[in-house]
Amino acid sequence: MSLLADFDGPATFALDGASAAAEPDVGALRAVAAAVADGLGRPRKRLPAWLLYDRRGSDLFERITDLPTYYLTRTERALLAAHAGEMIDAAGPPLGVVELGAGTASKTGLLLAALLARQERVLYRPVDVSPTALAQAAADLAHTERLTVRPVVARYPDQLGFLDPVGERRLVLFLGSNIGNFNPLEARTLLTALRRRLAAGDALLIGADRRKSPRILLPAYDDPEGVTAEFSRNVLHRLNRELGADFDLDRFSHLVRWNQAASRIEIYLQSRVAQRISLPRPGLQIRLREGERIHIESSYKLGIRRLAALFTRAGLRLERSWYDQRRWFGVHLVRVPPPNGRSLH
Ligand code: AVI
Repeated sequence: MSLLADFDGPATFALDGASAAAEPDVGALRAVAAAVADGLGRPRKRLPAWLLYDRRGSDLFERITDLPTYYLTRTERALLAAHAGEMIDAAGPPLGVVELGAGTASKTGLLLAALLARQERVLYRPVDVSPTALAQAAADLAHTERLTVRPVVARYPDQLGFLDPVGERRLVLFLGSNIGNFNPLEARTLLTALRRRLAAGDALLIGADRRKSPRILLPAYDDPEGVTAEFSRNVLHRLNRELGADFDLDRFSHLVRWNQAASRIEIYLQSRVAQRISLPRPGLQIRLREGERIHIESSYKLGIRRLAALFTRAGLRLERSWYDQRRWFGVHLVRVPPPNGRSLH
């Protein structure tokens, strides 16, 4: 049966991989326990950023995107609103759309509307670690005529099966500067894995925040309202709930640093006191010194030179970039070239 079979009428919604409202299954809990045992067992403690996005974490992230100091989402949305048609034309319809780290897909409607103006039917696959965010995305798009929404709960690059061919050119969206949450090696590994799964002529639209003054960057990640601090500390709440850990959230501060040499924002949870934590599920006891940090996220700020080098190393061809007037944020169209540099046409 073709995936296009159910294209008539308003958007359809099928959640592959997990149910929208379900509690984490055994496999998911095992992945959390393994990641925590690995990260907190190291001399320089760390937790992977994907742990931040449980149901409450996803809600808090949505609140972050509305904060006056968090300019990223607003700037990218304005860019998409101004240039969605050009971006779609440059990608080259007809297109099937996959979105990595879609979250609630609040900006994607702008691109989908531009595509639906150029093509009869559209299949859209939002991919995210958060089933609740995906359920919201699907609900918001449910009344869009001629659109089929097939959300996928997956963590990439480990799980890329959702990129299987759909019978038309694929456009992979990687918006919101999600690429900035991967270190350069991880970003290259991910883009290379995507390129290998895609076909010559398929395209990616990548949104990336640019390097700028720490006077602007730091408040974006340490807002006066304290929402980002709550978002950070929520990861400990998740570990208490899912792994039976005994973190006292009041004993941790949200700490944000600008690392100039690495061109990244670094986010830590810093222990306010010397303390011991027990995590029964992976069977771990940890000690934290007063002032000791747990790294929970980095957000790289990439200029076009570093980005272009990243794309080249991943075997992708940068075709076009769009920037806002302040040049704070860029959206880049890159394409999978034909093998051996042959022409696409
Ligand atoms: C999802 N990602 C692009 C956000 C960022 O800006 O790096 C995550 C975030 N963490 C704290 N605030 C926003």
